[in-house]
Amino acid sequence: MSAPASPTPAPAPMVIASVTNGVGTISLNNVARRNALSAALLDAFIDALADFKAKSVRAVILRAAPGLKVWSAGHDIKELPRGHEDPLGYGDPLERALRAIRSYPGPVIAMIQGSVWGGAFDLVLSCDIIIGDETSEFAITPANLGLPYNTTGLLHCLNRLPLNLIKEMFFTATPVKADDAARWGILNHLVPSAQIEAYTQSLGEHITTKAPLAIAVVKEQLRVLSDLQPVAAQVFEHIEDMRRQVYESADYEEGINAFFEKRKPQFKGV
Ligand code: LCV
Repeated sequence: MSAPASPTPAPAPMVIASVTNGVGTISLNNVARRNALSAALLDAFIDALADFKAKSVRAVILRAAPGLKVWSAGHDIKELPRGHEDPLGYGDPLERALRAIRSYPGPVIAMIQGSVWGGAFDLVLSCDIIIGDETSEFAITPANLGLPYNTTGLLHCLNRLPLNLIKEMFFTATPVKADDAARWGILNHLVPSAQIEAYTQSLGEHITTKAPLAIAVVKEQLRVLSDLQPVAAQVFEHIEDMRRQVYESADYEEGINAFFEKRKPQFKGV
């Protein structure tokens, strides 16, 4: 009689959540896919954040496993619509994750080691405090894919960075290295990799000793005030019409296909 087949191992969790001394930590855990922000990973992240909220965890650290070259490769390109649909609509899992961070009633501290790409840059900018080590770097990449970034994402950048630096990041899609990220104000603190874990945990623990209601309300006031950029309906419709022309373009299809075919895209401006 043949030995019973060994049970197939349960898939590794997309995120690993833990609490130490009152500080929650959520670690992205899909290394094989460079922590690409798939719906499955983002739903697990949103659930972990909701669980921390239910437990009144006063400060949260968002990180990836130590020593990775890539913190997150950004939106899962395999899940981007292939044209004729807004690739970053309100209901997109990435947009839901951004809103979950921005509405969490306590600081979400991004601890960055390795490179951050595309929508993961928006995720990091939506965090309240950003700590990076010397390996941290940040790129926003719609120009690599021919994709029209969305208005809320641009407002997130406008609320944090000078216009000329935002334009350089969007027009070049070149990663901003740690030193420049610190000088530009993307990073609150640039900390050597040997110290970044202890530094970030200590910052979180310090915050948990402060008045949580006062902190939660200041965070929400700042969110409401920074999001308060009224846009006239006609302006919004004009923006959406421009974006539609981009995500319905042949260039957008070429950008996505080139990624799958592991080749450089040939953009024609149509
Ligand atoms: C799906 C992936 C990804 C990925 N999706 O490893 O900002 S916007 O508007 O562009 C927004 C829409 C957005 O965020 O789009 C995504 C932007 N991200 C990128 O452009 C980064 C794409 N990835 C890369 O350039 C490389 O993967 C990096 C440099 C991050 C890591 O390179 P490395 O050589 O270490 P691989 O490229 O070999 O990737 C390992 C596996 O992860 C998949 C990739 O397809 C490969 O899968 P296979 O082994 O099946 O080939 N992967 C990487 N990034 N964003 N899947």
